[in-house]
Amino acid sequence: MTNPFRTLKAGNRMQQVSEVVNSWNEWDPLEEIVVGSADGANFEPTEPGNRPQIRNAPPGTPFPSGPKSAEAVDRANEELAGLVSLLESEGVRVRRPAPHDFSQSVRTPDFEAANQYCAVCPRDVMITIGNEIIEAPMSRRSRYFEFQPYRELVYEYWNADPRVVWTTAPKPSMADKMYRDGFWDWPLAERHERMHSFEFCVTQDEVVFDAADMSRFGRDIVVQESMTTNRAGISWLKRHLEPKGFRVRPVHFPLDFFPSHIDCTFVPLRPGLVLTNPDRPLREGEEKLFLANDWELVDAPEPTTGNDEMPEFCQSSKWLSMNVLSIGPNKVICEQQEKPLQELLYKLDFEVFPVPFRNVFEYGGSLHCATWDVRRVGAGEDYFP
Ligand code: ABU
Repeated sequence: MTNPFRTLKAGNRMQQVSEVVNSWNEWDPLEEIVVGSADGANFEPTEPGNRPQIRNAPPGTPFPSGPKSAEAVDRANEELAGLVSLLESEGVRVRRPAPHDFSQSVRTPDFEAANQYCAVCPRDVMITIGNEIIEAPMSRRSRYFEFQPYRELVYEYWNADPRVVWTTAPKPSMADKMYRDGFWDWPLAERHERMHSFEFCVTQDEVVFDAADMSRFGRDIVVQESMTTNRAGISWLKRHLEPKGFRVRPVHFPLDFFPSHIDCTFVPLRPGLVLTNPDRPLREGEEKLFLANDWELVDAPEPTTGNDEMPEFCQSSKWLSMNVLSIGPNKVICEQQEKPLQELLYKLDFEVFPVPFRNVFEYGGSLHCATWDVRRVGAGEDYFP
């Protein structure tokens, strides 16, 4: 097996090998990106990997099922279109997912799901690592086929340049035995106890990860162990990426009881600077790698919306506030109402682009979640030599 880092590296840098697919971190100048779409979105079904709840509703209130209303879809699409316009005005090429019928049920030999979800959050399923596109296996049944709206694009990139590598991670069975019975009903004391061994709704028997549990720092891929990424998933990433010269660094946030996706918790903004979540500190000791390499960990300010005021169907936390999208090492797109975060970013010498995005929240994400960057200018650097 060839090691591209051995053959390509110049000093500590992994060189760009494709002009079509090239993205090594979260902050290099952005050239091409996929922005999600709310077309055809459905409510997320209750399943072993997810128990959606209406915010502030009495216990037992059923969560809606089937397609989202036309109004909810239009409101989200309007804000997604605003993001598209902003990105295009900054010279970024924007691509969109193909239409997909999310109301279709899913049936495999191992499970059935009443419907699928949506294509609002490409970040959850797709990731670019250098010249490679990886489709994540995913952790929920209703998201099993969520790679499909991106397949035409992947084929286009793959056909355009033989140096583009395309990998689909092994699909887990998502059979009942893959999930931990009772997880959603654990009493608080048990949840505390299990949190410290990082046992969530998925077991450790099969490879499970969502792409959004990873954050790219050049040669280092930081990945959180969560409800949507298990240790087998992290092992698969290590065995897949480390022979190519990457280092996969597992991280943990023990105060997050329902961790899923790292981009509301630990958000690198430029070399040497990570926006951190004050409610979710790193497990003791895991900060050393960053501090020893002169990275600054800066806490995000309190979000402007409390957890209780988030949209009623939104399953994410108030920390969607810090789910920003970097379009360059000094340019950040931030949700319009998050003025305290914008002030912090100005103080840190960023150019800030505020956009309204609240109507996208009920689909589980904000600006980072709703995008998948395909190409940024730059090569893979070693930030932790
Ligand atoms: N999909 C990102 C949600 C993460 C959070 O609620 O904190």
